[in-house]
Amino acid sequence: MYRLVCVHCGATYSPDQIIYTCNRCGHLLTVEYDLDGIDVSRDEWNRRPLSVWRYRELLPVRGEPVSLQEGGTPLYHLKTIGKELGLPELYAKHEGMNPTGSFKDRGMTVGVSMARELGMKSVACASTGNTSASLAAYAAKGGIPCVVLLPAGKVALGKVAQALMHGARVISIRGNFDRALEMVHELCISHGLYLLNSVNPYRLEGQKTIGFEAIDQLGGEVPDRMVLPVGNAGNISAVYKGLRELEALGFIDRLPMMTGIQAAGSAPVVKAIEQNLDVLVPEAAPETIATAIRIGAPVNAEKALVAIRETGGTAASVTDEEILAMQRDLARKEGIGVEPASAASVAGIRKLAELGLIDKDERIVCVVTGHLLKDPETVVRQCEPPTEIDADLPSLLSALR
Ligand code: AN7
Repeated sequence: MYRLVCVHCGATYSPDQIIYTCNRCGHLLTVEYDLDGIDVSRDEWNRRPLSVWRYRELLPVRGEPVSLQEGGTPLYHLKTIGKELGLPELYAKHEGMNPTGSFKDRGMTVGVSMARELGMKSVACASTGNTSASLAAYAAKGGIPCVVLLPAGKVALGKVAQALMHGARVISIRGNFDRALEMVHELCISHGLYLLNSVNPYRLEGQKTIGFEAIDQLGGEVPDRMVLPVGNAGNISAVYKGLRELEALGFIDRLPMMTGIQAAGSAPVVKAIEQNLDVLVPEAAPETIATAIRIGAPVNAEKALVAIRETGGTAASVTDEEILAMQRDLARKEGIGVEPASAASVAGIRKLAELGLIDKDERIVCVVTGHLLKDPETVVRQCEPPTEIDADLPSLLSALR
């Protein structure tokens, strides 16, 4: 049993209403469960495979989900980078290992399943790339037509390739993500498509399972800190919400310090935390090489500020150079291939550690959100090209010398 509740004024709505913002005050909605009615134990969960669907009692889907086997991603101990930073308990949860290569799949399995349960005939989103790739795949699996709006020229190649190949109707707008989101929202309201951006309360339910899995992978221990790259701020809000539910169920007794990392050219949440603002000032012209988080007006900011403040967490920004340096370090020192936005979380920890703001005993889980192959163009621009030689052994030996 659950209902939709406004995060701002508390107005409630029926779960089968197609609604994304509160009719009374215009703020976002969230899914509120009747937790007393939830009958499951951690032992029962632990008997199931590690996956989004291990936690189905805390998800809104009732029937058979539209699934591509999402979740169950690896949690890596960052031994080398952790040693360099003096942080022996530093971990990365590699969400790039999901079916379409990003954490969005956790949201889309739930969101597209709900689209079907609600009887919706088509789905849509705006995207900096990963959301579109994921929605395109899940819409294909669910047999529902899909429209995606992208900011022209600002989406990494692998993500566009996925959206196209999975058969979405792909539209590039001459404008940024924030404008694309406004447009698709209007389209969905006026033409009855189901909106699957992070304003959709059901989609975020799937994403909260990142936190559940991280705890299960640490043997039931709550990490001291969870670090996420922040764009629209949906993911950090979702993880926080889920952990609050575990706490209310008595499964955990404390929360990690929720820590959000943004790119320096696109950091309105960081500014709001630093300046102690209640209402965020949008960044009119966001810019960063981490195009996934090139977002100036994060729609979930209100929720994210609560998540950070209520847990004693923090927010920090990292430059494009710091992001790319960490992308290389993860790849070369840990064997973990991520796209630039994903490296932001670990780059943020490096920065905070160097500023002396992290206790060295902390157990820290950084969420790395998308796979290296999402953005081959940024890789090629950073790395030396392959050495081309004649096809004989002397040439090979001289090239290797
Ligand atoms: C790799 O795909 O917004 O703070 O449209 O792709 O929940 O927005 C992507 C976001 C972090 C930020 N890392 O998450 C989109 C989109 C990666 C991402 C984020 C995104 P939110």
